[in-house]
This record gives sequence, structure tokens and C-alpha cells, in this order.
Amino acid sequence: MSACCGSARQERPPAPEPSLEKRDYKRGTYPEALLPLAGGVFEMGDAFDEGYEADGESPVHEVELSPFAVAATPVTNAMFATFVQATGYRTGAERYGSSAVFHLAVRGRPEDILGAVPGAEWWLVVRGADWAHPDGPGSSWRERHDHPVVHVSWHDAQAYCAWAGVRLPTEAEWEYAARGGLTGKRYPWGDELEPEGVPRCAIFRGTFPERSSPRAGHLTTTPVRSFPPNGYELHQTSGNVWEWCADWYSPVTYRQSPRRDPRGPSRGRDRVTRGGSYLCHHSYCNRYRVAARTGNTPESATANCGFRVAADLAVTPEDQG
Ligand SMILES: [Cu+2]
Repeated sequence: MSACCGSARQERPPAPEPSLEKRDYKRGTYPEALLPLAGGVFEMGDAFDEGYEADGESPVHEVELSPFAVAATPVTNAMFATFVQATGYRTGAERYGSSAVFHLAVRGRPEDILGAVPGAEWWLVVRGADWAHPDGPGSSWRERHDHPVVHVSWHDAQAYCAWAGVRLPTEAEWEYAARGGLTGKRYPWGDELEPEGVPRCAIFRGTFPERSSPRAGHLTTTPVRSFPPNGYELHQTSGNVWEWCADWYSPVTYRQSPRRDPRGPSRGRDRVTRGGSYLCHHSYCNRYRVAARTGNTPESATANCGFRVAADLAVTPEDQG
């Protein structure tokens, strides 16, 4: 994963969280109605040839999707708290005891800062940073009920989905949903980053990584509905936080994937993340475009990556004609 976008776990992962497999817990539900999407054929990939070559955003290719449903926003802190309270689940970051926080945002004592991430020194490893303490031990999710949950690994996202009876979107579903019905556009709302000078997404504004412009109005996450939705009523598919997808990531996925309901490679090292985050900046990383793709190891959890849920749509006999 590009270093501006997030830091990858280097250490060996701790033993998997046993609570959900071993313990009986009451199934939860996703607290909001999912948006039903018709699926069908769409053009996936970067129509502008603007992506980093190593990411594999091209070629543009036709993908045909079955109907599915997707959440309007990523899972929020309040939603994740409900899951944790119901199950006692402990995230990977909590079991590690630390996670990386953007240097300008850290809230904790100096001794909580364990070091910088090599090659990406704007990421500080902070003791006690986790989903419930997004900027470090001096911060709390309770100040940010409607912000996306962060410091969650792909495994943590899977655990939430299993509890709530939903699943992660495939990468193709994610891009289809994020495009909001537009074809070949750069962003979920069109080709211009700031139509009429109005920001449409939470990305880094200022001089990366030293100084955030006051105009940005945020240093880290923003509420999930801070900006208007796309044509399918999805919010923040560009910026704010990266979103885990179900698929393994490979830069050559598009050259090999089937046309119909692609699910990515059968194995890999990283899981796909999409959408970019509040740290993306044109000077360094332009992955807030709707075709942009990268990945991270499934045990990694960062202060700028969360997830959105999806579900299959049952096909009724009438639909089949
Ligand atoms: Cu980025």
C-alpha cells in the first residue's frame, strides 16, 4: 500500500480473536436499510490513464454484476460500538496495543508515541490507539459517533459482517456503486475535483504532510454524511476513509478477471482497499479517484481505513419473468 494511504503491519499478527468462533452470541443486524442496486453492465477501470501504473487500474473493461445491496455510508463508530458491546469482540489493534495515527492528530502523552513508521514518518505508532481511541488514548469514539470506524483490520471487518448478517462488497461491486451510475468519470460526481470551487470529499488540503489548511476543516475523519451522496445515494466513496473490499488485491486483476461477477484472485497478500482517505493529496497520492485501487495486508489497521457493508439481493420469481 502507498505510504500516504496507510501503514502496513510488519509484526506477526497476534492469535486470531477467539471470542466470535468460540462464544455464542446473539446475532445483530445492520442498523440501516441497505440500498438495492440493479447491477448490470458497467465500465470498470481508469478511463484517463491517470493511475499509478503499479496499481493496475487499467484496462477499462466491461463487468456485469448481479443485483446486490450496499450501505449508504461506511460503518460508523456508533454502529461498531453496538457490535462490540453485544459480542465483547476485541479488534486486532486492541490486541496489539498500538496503531498508527497521523502525526498532526495524535492525542496522548509523549510516552505513548512509540515511534514513526519508516518511510512514512507522518504516521506515528501510538500506544492505546484503536477504534475506540482513534487519535490515541486521549481521544474517544464517543466524540465521533457518526464518523467512520477506523483502526479496523480486514479480519475485524469480516467479524462485524458475520455478526450483522452482511458481507463486504467485492471490488467490482464497490466501483459500480461508487460510480453512482456515471460512466467513465473521474469522481463519483463528475470529472472536476471541486465543481464551482466547492469541495466534494474529505482529502488532505494544505502542504502534505506538514500543514493542513484551515480550509480543509478536518485533520482526520469527518462524519460519514459530510458531503452530498452520489447518484446511487452513497456517501463518501471518495476520501475520508479507505474501505476494505472482499477481494484479494493484485495489480493484474483486470487482465484476468471474468466479465460476470468478478471476485478477484483466489489468493494474495493484500486485500483490496478503495476510495482514498483524508490523507490523499494530489502532490503525493491521487487515489481519491473512483477507479483508484490499492491494498493492504488483512491484519493491518490504520487511522484512515474502515469499511462499508453489502448484501446479496434475493432474486424474486417475478424478476426472473
Ligand atoms: Cu492516498
